[in-house]
Amino acid sequence: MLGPHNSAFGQSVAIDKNTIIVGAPLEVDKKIGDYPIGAVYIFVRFGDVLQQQARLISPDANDANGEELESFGHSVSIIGELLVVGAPKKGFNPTILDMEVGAVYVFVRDDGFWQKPVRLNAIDSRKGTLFGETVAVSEDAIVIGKPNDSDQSGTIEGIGSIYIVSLFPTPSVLSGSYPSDISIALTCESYCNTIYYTIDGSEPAIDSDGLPLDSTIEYKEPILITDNTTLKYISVGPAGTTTVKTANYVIDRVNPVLEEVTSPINGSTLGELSSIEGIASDDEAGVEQVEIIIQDTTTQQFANMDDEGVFHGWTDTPTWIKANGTTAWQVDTSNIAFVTNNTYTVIARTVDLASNI
Ligand SMILES: [Ca+2]
Repeated sequence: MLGPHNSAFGQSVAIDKNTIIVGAPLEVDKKIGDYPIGAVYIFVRFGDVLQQQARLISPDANDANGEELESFGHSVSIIGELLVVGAPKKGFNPTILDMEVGAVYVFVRDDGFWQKPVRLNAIDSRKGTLFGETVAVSEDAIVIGKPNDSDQSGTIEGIGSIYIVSLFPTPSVLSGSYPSDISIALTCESYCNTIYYTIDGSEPAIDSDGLPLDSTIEYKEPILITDNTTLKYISVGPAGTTTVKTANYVIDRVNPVLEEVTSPINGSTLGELSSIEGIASDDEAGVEQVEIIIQDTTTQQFANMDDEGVFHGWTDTPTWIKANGTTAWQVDTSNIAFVTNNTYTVIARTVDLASNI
């Protein structure tokens, strides 16, 4: 199979199932002008025969500035009904004279017809950075290479970068522990038609007609989570079905328990006090932090200690001192200036991972 004269037909190729993509980035289109704008050819195999399904060009190839070399089709990648085409020498837009920043076009095939593409730009691009020099696509993401990119200040050139467009859905609430019911919205930004999920721990699955199987549910409205739940979710779009992602939610309505201060024992008379120790427990989420206040009951003042364990004297305002450990906790008090014959009171509290106190 041969391409048009001087078109660089075959500069890039890609295949998925019966569809073959060929880039011809130097092709001249006489209808638009005398300069190379590039083209992409799509062939579909029927039995042993390859038939041309479409010839695609950049929808903004006739920019007012007459960009002479766009290299549309320099890179191509296809999966399912989603085609990504790089044009690494494309100008930013007709009104900004910063040429050769590169652009990427995403085409979706609907019922055999290729729709008008969406153009992706690297908004921080500078001339000659070659956004779209390379492209790759899977069910999960579009990846775009910009091999001549410089660092953010623009002083170190040619370090390169990549851009990733995720095709995954995103839950509105992150995995974690929460003290009450939560409502989770699932959204996806681009190239996703339908989201499916399960809340029983099984893998979401759909049949060949896109109908949910077994305990799989088509997402239509936010999901109310009232108990510990494993949420698994996928999205389906022109690229196919994404890999299953999982989020875990713990609903913890139970306050943590500060079992006791184990050392020193309440009422002790001590020669020195180098540490205060105790135990705590929590249902569901688990203990996150134990804190104590140490009060001198003789002077009514409070020990002031920072998170690094440095003692800053006695003050009139209580300071919560963070303990080390969780279910078995300990505060190093060897730096605190206790006064002989004074008495001291310890107040302790604990918070769990769902923020219950
Ligand atoms: Ca709890």
